[in-house]
Amino acid sequence: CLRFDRCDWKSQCQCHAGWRIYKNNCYYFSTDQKSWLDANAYCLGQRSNLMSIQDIQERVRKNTMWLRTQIGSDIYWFGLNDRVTEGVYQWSDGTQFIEHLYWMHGQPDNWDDEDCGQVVGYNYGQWNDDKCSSERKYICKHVNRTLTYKNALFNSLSF
Ligand SMILES: [Ca+2]
Ligand SMILES: [Ca+2]
Repeated sequence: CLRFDRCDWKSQCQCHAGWRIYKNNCYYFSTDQKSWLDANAYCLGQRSNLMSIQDIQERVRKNTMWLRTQIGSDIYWFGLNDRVTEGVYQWSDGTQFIEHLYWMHGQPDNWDDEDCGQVVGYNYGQWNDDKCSSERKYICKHVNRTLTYKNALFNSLSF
């Protein structure tokens, strides 16, 4: 039985079947397509959130970066959105959004009121804003906070 909570700092964190492990996190790359809100609800139901990008390997511009190697040429919803205030982007998991230059050229353009973010595999994994009702594949990310904390503690004690 692979469970999110069977993690400790000695062993690699394990993820549910069908989820991909990377560092302290478990990622689900859907094969089905949902609207952004339905995808968000699905991720929440799996003790996760639509993926936020916090780590250099989650950035997708270079083809050697981890996420880039996972998404192929497909489009996936991730957690970035400006649903609350037009033009003010937030991550759905509540982590801080620091503006990065990973938008596709000319994006975000809010064309016909686009408030939900996606990574575009065929365009170097760069970001676009799209209509939230569009049905897309999606990426959920489960962060193992216990493991992250223990690693931080372990690192602080070993010098
Ligand atoms: Ca918008
Ligand atoms: Ca757009």
